[in-house]
Amino acid sequence: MATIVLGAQWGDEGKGKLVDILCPTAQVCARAQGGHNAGHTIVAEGVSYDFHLLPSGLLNPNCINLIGSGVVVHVPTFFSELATLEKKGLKNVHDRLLVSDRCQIDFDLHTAVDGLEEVELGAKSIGTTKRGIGPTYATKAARSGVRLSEVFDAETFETKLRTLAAGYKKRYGNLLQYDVEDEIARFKDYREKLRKYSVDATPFMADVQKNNAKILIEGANALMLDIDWGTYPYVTSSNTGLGGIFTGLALNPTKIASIIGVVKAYTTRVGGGPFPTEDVNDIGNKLQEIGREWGVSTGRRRRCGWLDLVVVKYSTSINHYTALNLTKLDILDTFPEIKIATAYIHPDTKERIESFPADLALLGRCEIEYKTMEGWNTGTAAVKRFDDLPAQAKKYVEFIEGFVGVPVAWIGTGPGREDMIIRS
Ligand code: 2SA
Ligand code: GDP
Ligand code: MG
Repeated sequence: MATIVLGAQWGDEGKGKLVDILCPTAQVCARAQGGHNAGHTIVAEGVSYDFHLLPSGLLNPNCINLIGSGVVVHVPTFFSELATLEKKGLKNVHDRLLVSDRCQIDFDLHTAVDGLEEVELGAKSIGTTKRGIGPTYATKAARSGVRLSEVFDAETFETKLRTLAAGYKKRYGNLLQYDVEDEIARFKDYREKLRKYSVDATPFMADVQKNNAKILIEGANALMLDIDWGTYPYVTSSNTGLGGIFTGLALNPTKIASIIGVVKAYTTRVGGGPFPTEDVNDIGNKLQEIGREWGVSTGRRRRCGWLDLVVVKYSTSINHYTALNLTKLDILDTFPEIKIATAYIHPDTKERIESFPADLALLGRCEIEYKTMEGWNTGTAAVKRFDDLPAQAKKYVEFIEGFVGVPVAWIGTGPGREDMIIRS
């Protein structure tokens, strides 16, 4: 049976920590989409681990980790991240990690192009992580990308990469600072080193599901960054919602135990694009400082604002969460008053808009309706039971579950593994 963990907002909700908590009972931990643009920080037994491309299930010594077919793999990052985790003391990492041979390779070529595309967009830039994610999914869709299985056939590999590079050279000329022969040379070494991890993920997934293994699926990024459902074009280039889990892994839909939406108790966003509840003044700055809202992959300052339940409800209608994990409740401990966005009001008709609008121009003109709640002004960090939370904090949680219509089964009250209230 599979448990799926998905980001419900614009990312960095704290998915990694929940995955780490659920991992001890999982036999397989899998990623389905995205690449090394993802960033999770997990604090386990006082040690802080950063994950970007690799599944966080590597922290559990009994867990096999799969990078599924929908993930784009930057090979130098794959090896450097493994080496860093090993240095931090994780054991047998090389024997517990598999990569689907259908994964697309994210080349340094794609990274260079990502940077050029952002420059060309100027003031309208997406604010990507410049990890080559968009260009890799673009070449995948254009059917000119390179899959892991092709890396092992040196001749095909070299021809395809040279063709890809020549195409981009035509497009960008001397602006493209990239030497294809250098990258081909680097792959001579990677080719042999990669063999050990490469797997046909189809029989692998069939086997583990036949044996009813417990599978934990780690979503990367979040619904509002989904290429189809997010705030397009200010999105990443994969399906970060439930759909991407099925296209990225050969998952049996009848064997899903739960779909957990991870919701931060306020909202953050990295990069450009609309953010209706963003606060660029005192509230946003306070959330940013107390919440230590800096990007894990790029170190960028995250934009902050109040919780937006229009977003969480919209996200629920696409991902069909069976439970929510509300995270970082402790960050609100010192706010005398807390606001929650409950509706967007159409600027012309003054009516409430049914759902999250596709039209970004309209979105930008909407008024936001807020519910204001009293803060609790008490530390929640040491609280282990829901009943022991301050009354106003309980009300906050209960309002969220009532509004969204999904139970809040986990409540994060600190960064550590132990800082989680689990409701039965
Ligand atoms: P990309 O690089 O093409 O995927 O960027 C497109 C948009 O997606 C956003 N994006 C993210 N947003 C939040 N967190 C992400 N991961 C890192 C983290 C980000 C970091 O965990 O902190 O370190 O900066 C992530 N990855 C992609 C991105 O900001 C663009 O808006
Ligand atoms: P992810 O990308 O969704 O896994 O989230 P990130 O790891 O990028 O960002 C979440 C950050 O919040 C990390 O630094 C976590 O250690 C931290 N975190 C997670 N849950 C909590 C919580 O409940 N309280 C506090 N204070 N920090 C948390
Ligand atoms: Mg993150």
